Amino acid sequence: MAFTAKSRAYKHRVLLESSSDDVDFSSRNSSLAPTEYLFKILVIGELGTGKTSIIKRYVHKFFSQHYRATIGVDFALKSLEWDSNTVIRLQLWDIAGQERFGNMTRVYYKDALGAFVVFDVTRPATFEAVAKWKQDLDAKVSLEDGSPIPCVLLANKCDETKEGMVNSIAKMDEFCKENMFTAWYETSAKENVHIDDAAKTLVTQILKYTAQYKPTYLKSKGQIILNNTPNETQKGCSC
Ligand SMILES: Nc1nc2c(ncn2[C@@H]2O[C@H](COP(=O)(O)OP(=O)(O)OP(=O)(O)O)[C@@H](O)[C@H]2O)c(=O)[nH]1
Ligand SMILES: [Mg+2]
Repeated sequence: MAFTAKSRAYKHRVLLESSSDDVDFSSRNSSLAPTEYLFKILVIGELGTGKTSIIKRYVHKFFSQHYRATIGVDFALKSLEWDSNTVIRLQLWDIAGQERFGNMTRVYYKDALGAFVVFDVTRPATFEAVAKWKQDLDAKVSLEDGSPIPCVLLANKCDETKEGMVNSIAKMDEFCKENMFTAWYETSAKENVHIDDAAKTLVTQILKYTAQYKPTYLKSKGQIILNNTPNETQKGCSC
């Protein structure tokens, strides 16, 4: 069946099976206060691809046409009530596109557990730079076992006319496999398309990895807050 222009414009692909059913966090400490996780997430990609706009849409539910280039790095915090026993705080590192040529990325990438690489579907040159961003990322940060941190590719500005390889799902899938992306999504910060979905996929993938690691590893990286003390109401006897 042929895609309609609209459904094709807003398609998305998830490469790895990443259902949250795979990891049951709800049983971890059911009688205790929620476990809180703090995950450092990088948002990288060429200048003007929409990194800041995606974060603003995701965190502040806001979009502006106005372009003001990020200098160095900006931060935002997003809290997610993942389930009744799990709160996840995402510390989003909005890294300026011009940093690809800077030497601060090693410092910015340190201890990240996940990343988004963003390109602009209207400018194929920004897609051509994606592999370089990803290779730079993988060279500078990895998980305990040496594997790449979970990373989702965002084909942003899908509300506009797309140019180049992003028009071929098969080629994009192949590109993502070759470059070890967890998934790719067409997104629009302007029209709020697939940003929540992409974040859910990334967090699910990170949770799968964190479930494998000893809490000491994560604690040493400042990535996890184990909030295992009972609630006030659960402490002691009220009689
Ligand atoms: N049509 C459309 N425009 C967008 C979208 N996302 C961002 N823009 C516009 O693209 C321009 C650049 O967006 P930014 O979010 O500042 O880009 P950036 O990647 O943070 O840029 P640097 O900070 O320089 O690296 C702005 O004018 C935005 O309004 C989108 O989804 N659709
Ligand atoms: Mg920016």
